[in-house]
Amino acid sequence: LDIVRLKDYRPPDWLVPNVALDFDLDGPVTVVRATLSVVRNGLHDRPLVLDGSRLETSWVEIDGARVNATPQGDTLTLAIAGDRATVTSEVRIQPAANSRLMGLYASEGRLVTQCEAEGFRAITWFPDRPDVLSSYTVRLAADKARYPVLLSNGDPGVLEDLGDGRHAITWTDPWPKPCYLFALVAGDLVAREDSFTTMSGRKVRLAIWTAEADLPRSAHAMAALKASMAWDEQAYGREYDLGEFNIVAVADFNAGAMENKGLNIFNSKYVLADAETATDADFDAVAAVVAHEYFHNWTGNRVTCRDWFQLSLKEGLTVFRDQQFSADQGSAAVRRIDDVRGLRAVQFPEDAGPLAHPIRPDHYAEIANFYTATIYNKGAEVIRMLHTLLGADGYRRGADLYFDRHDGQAVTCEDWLAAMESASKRDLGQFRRWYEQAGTPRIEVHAARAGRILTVALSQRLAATPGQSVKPLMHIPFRLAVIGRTSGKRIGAERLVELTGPETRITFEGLDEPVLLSLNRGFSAPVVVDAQASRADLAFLAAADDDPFARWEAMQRLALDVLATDDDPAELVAAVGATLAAGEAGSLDAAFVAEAVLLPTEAFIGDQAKMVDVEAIHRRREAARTAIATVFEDRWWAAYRRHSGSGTALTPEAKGARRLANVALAYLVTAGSADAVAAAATQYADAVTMTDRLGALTALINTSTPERDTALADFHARFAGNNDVIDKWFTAQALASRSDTLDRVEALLGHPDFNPANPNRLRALVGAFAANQRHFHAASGAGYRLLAGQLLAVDKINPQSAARLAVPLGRWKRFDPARQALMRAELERIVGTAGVSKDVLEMASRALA
Ligand code: DPP
Ligand code: ZN
Repeated sequence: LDIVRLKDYRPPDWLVPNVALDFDLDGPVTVVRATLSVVRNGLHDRPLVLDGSRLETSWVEIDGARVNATPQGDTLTLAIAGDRATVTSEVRIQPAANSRLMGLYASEGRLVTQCEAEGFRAITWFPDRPDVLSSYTVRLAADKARYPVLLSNGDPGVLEDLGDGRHAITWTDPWPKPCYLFALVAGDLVAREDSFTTMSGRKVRLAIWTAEADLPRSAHAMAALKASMAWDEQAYGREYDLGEFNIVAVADFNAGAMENKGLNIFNSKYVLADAETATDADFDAVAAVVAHEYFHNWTGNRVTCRDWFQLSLKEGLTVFRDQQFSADQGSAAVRRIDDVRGLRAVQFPEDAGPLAHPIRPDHYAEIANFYTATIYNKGAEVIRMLHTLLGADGYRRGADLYFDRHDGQAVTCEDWLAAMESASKRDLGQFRRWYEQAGTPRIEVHAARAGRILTVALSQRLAATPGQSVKPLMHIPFRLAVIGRTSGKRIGAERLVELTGPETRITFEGLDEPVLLSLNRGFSAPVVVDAQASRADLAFLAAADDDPFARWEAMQRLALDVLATDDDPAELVAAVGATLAAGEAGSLDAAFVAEAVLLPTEAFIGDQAKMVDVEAIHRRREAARTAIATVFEDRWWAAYRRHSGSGTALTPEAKGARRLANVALAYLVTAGSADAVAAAATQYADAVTMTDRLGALTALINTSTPERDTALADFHARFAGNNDVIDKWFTAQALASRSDTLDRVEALLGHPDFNPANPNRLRALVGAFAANQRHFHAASGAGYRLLAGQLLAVDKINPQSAARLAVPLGRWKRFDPARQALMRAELERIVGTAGVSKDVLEMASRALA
């Protein structure tokens, strides 16, 4: 494997201020003609080196003269005499045969592009690196009937009729951009159109392009786009900068979406939503991804990355921005709990295993492998900590300065931090270690009471991660407070402590009653907290803490404590009862109650132990679930009756009601009465939302009832042809805890609707199955074999998609010796397979280390 290293970064030898691209899109072969104006960058005599991947080169000219240029592997080296030249080339590519979904490819007969990170080189010869910024002029010519809509970045010219049943259009993008932001779309699409008037009074034409049948399902995305545009003006002072903004939904897409300048291309899953086909979580995800991609227009596009080691500069920051936006749309507390749940489910395990890397990595073989939860979600937590340390005003001044200084540039994480420092006058020297060091810090908390004073000692520890054995201390903002053990009220103000040394002591004074600590409030830092607390104290905090995150966390800690043992879960059951009572009394809202009464996942319970005991965790969790279900059966019925039937509204109240009703229904079915199964079947049949229909199906999926089989068959028939919904059908079965799940998943791999070339479908079945701890980690190793077999098969089609499937096997160190051996054997089989892609080889060999 060739390794790219941050320390080897050198500015580009040649710049490309202007590019003209000419696409002839008909036929199985697309002809691409590129004209690059190139300018020598600095005093040197090095040649121009261009990147290209799988290009069939027809000819190359320098200043109009043919040159005898022979590509060497993936590069083309051109000697240029002067300091500037015009380089023209013609290549042929085959989008219909491109199953990697990078570069130009076909999806349902339409032509689309994906260029981040290194897909542009599969379209034409070019210095494919983000620090080469160019102005683009793009001419698209195609058959009118097959490709009635022709889109690219920037502003369109007039549509020319070429006479022979073909047409052409030229798009001009006035904003210089790196080639990873180039996009084109050609095909049969219709638009939902709208407009937005910016803060300086410019009217922007908005369009969301979909297949005709999907058009009604794009309304929510359009509303989210307009809300995002308004929010970025108000929260960051950032205005949109082109005459139009286009979003296109496509069915085959490696990632969630792509922020190409003025032409965002989306995985259809994050555009299309209506009550019939999308859950409340899907609606929220659509809004968050639309916002995310829109916000990239400033954080990523106007100010871009110097090199791919800086990926978190745009991704961590943009995730933080979309999280701020979502919180402002309502239910901030539940959003925060959801963010933390996601971070702990994916990023914490990544940071604790062989795939750990800092948010700014210093080497890679294949950059596509670094679009990770660490870069995105831990990256967002790091930006959030800056926001906490600098305060909202200091942070905003820093962001303003960053945009002032760097608009139009390709910059580094260091440039971002320097702007934050200048604007706030704060020293972020130690804080920079968050960019350099992998691993989740642990904060150990000890408290000692003397009279009316409580002294709290907080110490930090950071375990070794691959390649980093010595870890200097971090700068960690940590919010805490004390809660009266008698009054149940917070005493005094919340404190923000900056942990910078090995141990920090603070005192709470004037205390008249026993107190409990409320720690890492709002999840102020992405750390693990080690603090002693009795189950009784955790139950008390789960009822009394005034910080919603900390209150939810107290219940999680109580559950983890109980589920780590074979103890009677009575204390946990009682705490759930108290939360239900608070909901009934109206002192907690339904959305929060629904989050708080859910037990941690089997995977998260396993993450707490030195060694994951797959069977014991499943047995204990099921026992606790059954106890919670049966002890409160009447109250679950009451909650169900009170909250079900809340229609299709998307208000926080209606969403919270649907969530709690479905949590209650799942507990009722777990309790096992025939009435509950009947209620689930009725809810399934009468549902007016996908939230309720899928909630009923999920409640039934682990039962052995005719109602389950009927619902499952109906779901498939009812939504035949709707990819996003059929994905849910696969996922529901892959996540089931029923003992036949492994066989069922094997069978589904042969289902006519299973298509491993579609990344969503692959994730929906195989990716979801790997998250099913009990069955993926079957003692026989059959789950591991299934995953590795799919990975190797998909690698021949789409290496990026395949490489992601290696991640679950990278958790091997956490399991018993027998499972370790089975998991390693699959990783070794992968590494030893002739011809595996660079993507897969890097992931599997890192996972083995
Ligand atoms: N840059 C994209 C995003 O995160 C991923 N390809 O929005
Ligand atoms: Zn992004």
